[in-house]
Amino acid sequence: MDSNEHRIKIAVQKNGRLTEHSLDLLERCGLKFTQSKDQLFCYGENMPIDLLLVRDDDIPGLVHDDVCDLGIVGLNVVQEKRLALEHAGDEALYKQVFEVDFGHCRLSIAAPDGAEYSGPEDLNNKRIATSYVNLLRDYLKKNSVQAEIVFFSGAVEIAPKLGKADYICDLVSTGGTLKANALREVGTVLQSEAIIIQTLKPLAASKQALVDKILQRLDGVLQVRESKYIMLNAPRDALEKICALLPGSEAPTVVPLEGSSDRVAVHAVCRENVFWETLENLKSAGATSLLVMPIEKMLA
Ligand code: PRT
Ligand code: ZN
Repeated sequence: MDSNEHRIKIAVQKNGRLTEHSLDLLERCGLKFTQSKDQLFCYGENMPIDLLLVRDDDIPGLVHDDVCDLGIVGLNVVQEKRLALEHAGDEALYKQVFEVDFGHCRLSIAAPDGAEYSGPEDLNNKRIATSYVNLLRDYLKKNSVQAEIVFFSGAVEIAPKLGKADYICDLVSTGGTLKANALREVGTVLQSEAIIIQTLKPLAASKQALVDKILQRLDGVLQVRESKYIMLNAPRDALEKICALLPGSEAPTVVPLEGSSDRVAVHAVCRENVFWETLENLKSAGATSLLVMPIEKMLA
């Protein structure tokens, strides 16, 4: 059963912004790995799930070509590949299953400081440097703009200074790089974060069961990240008000308190962060002995 074709392969960025978060996420799902000498492969020790460590740009292609069953990669890379395949008359053979809440950034249009910009129409007949040719082409088309796309494989932000482009289209997170290059963000092409993609190819039943199991664990890990377990005591007649104040909780458990007919204990899973203001509001509504605890694991 443990031969190669029964093992799941997950494509993960080898060395970059997503690597540490991706490996951490998989470890939180209970997976343990041994890395190969060439560091391109991680063998799953406790489950038949292996990792392929590659450049992020290759991840959608590896899932599309069915070399890997799952991949963790930025939405920007996934959509760029999807549009490239469509442009070539092909169709992406993967689907997005989760957003994983790291790698947040946006693909933006930036203009040199001082250059006028009041909307996409100002891009008409201009040159725009980017590594994201397909996403930019799609954006220009949607905005009925005719512009020249100049491909840069890296260091896009220097294109205007080199006289190679009038504007750029690149990833931005803090905005520091744009600022350092006398550029300003003027429009957003795509909001992005890391996502999990899954092959569209039907899998053998044993493999599918394993993919379902790992996706369920991932879902659990992502859900508990913000979730808290909250315990408090409350007057029975303030229950409705108190339950309404609990952030993102469904059906709290209400337990009678020994020796008291008018007070109860309330236990609830809150799927959003619990801030001090929430606790103060609960206290004002009559809650006492408030306790907020992190949740380590959750299986729906
Ligand atoms: O070698 P490999 O091809 O795997 O790595 P890479 O160099 O292509 O990618 P990497 O590791 O830089 O980024 C991987 C993914 O992280 C991207 O595809 C995005 O989904 C996501 N991400 C999040 C970012 C950024 N934030 C980001 N700020 N990717 C790149 N940047 C770059 C951007 O290109 C620009 O040069 O950082 C600079 C801007 O950052 P700020 O903070 O100055 O705005
Ligand atoms: Zn890359």
